[in-house]
Amino acid sequence: MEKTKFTILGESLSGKTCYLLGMYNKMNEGINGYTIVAQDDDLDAELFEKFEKLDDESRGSGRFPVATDGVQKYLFNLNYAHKPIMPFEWIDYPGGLLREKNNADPEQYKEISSNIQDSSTLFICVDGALLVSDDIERKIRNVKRKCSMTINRYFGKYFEAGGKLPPVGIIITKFDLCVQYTNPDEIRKILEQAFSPFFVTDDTLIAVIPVSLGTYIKDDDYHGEVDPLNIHLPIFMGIWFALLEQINVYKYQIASNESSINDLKWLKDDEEDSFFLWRDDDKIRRLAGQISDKKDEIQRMKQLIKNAEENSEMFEKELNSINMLFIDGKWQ
Ligand SMILES: Nc1nc2c(ncn2[C@@H]2O[C@H](COP(=O)(O)OP(=O)(O)O)[C@@H](O)[C@H]2O)c(=O)[nH]1
Ligand SMILES: [Mg+2]
Repeated sequence: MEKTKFTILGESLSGKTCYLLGMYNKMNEGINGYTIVAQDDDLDAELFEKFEKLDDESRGSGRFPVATDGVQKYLFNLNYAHKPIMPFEWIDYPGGLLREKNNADPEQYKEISSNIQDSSTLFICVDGALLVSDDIERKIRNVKRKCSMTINRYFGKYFEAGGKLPPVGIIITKFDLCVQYTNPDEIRKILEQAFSPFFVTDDTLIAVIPVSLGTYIKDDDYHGEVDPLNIHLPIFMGIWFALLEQINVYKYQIASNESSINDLKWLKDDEEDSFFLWRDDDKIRRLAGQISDKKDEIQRMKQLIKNAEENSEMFEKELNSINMLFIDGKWQ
């Protein structure tokens, strides 16, 4: 099966790494028995250490991770009751990579598109600092100039080349900065204007999720405490869609096993009906064995579907708190 992937796009300094650190810390502790664990111990140690630094109020603005350019990939496992239920890859592309098409390596550019296409959810970070103003036109301009212009240009080409959009999570990062300057109605208007190519196609799903590391984190020159808002929701959304995809893959595999069973049965019946002198009993036994293996495989898939459905219920319940959802051409 294809590995589950999530792609996150956003300008440098828009809060992608901080989101990941906050998310990892929260999900590493776990919610309702679900935990996220780095596949590699070194990565686990690195993320943990960076989060501890972030959580250290005494460092002030020195608490934040050092900015990095270039693509970053992280491998995680989603566990339930400490058992892996879904390995996944988190791919972080800074805005610059989308912009550098002409001078960048064409292979890498192609890889971005194929990763987006294969992602169970595409996340786009919009820096909440761009919404700090009393003037909606100004906020739209900010988001266009400092965020969506590059992304829209990239996706113009992506759509032209036949690329399909996975479900999209627009993460408004640093929501603590802009919470008193905006509201859900206004955010809907701003995003529709700034990301218009995403809002014109019919079969899109866009969830808008404001997140923050803490309401007061910025106070006293970034000496405020870490108290994350909604930090689990984007990853829950991603996992929920990945589980739905898994269920579909299993259903497809069941159907294909059922059709092979029919073919095998037909061959077996045919052999059984043949005149006894020519009948090949070994072949009949072999076919019976193959049929029984396929039936076992179907049972196994049915159990996996049941597990995935049970898991997806918990995620779906949590996702009910997302109140900015755009599905099939309209806000819900
Ligand atoms: N007020 C506030 N600032 C944040 C928050 N998250 C990140 N920042 C600030 O944004 C900067 C860039 O974040 P980072 O995650 O490194 O951005 P990246 O380049 O997209 O990975 C940090 O150094 C912090 O100063 C947040 O939740 N609230
Ligand atoms: Mg970063």
